[in-house]
Amino acid sequence: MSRAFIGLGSNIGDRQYYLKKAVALIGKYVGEIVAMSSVEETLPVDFIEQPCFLNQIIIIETDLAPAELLSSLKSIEEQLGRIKRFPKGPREIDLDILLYDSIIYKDDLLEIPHREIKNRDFIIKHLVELDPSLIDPVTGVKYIDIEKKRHC
Ligand code: PH2
Ligand code: MG
Ligand code: MG
Repeated sequence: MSRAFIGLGSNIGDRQYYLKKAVALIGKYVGEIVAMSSVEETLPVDFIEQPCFLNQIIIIETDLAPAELLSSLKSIEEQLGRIKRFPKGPREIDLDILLYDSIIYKDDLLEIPHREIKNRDFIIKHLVELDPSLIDPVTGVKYIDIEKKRHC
């Protein structure tokens, strides 16, 4: 059994509904939900001319390998009616694998740890909220120490 941190984001339509429904479907088809962060409204990053997001992170326990987990999450995005627009643009629901145990993995479809963790304050904040002892598998640095350095 592995522990994975899944990032959820929505900035179109009923954002709260998409987050809740995604959590329910993940619990049904993907693995046991063991913890959920708070939900935060965040300013769009990267492509900034789009509506604000609701973001959240959940921890799951799963028997699925990373590639299987990715395709299960993609099919839940599809099931929830995610429409393909353009990279970094608006989305009904986005489900990203942020961490999977402490593995480091990269291929054409998947990178773990997720490449945006280090660039997005709200991801670090939610990771620390869920597990203050969590360590970045690549650098060995505690996320809580990264978070502290971003505040006075
Ligand atoms: N996701 C993006 C692009 N920009 N901004 C916020 N605040 N939250 C997101 O989840 C997000 C974003 C593409 O992955
Ligand atoms: Mg994303
Ligand atoms: Mg994604």
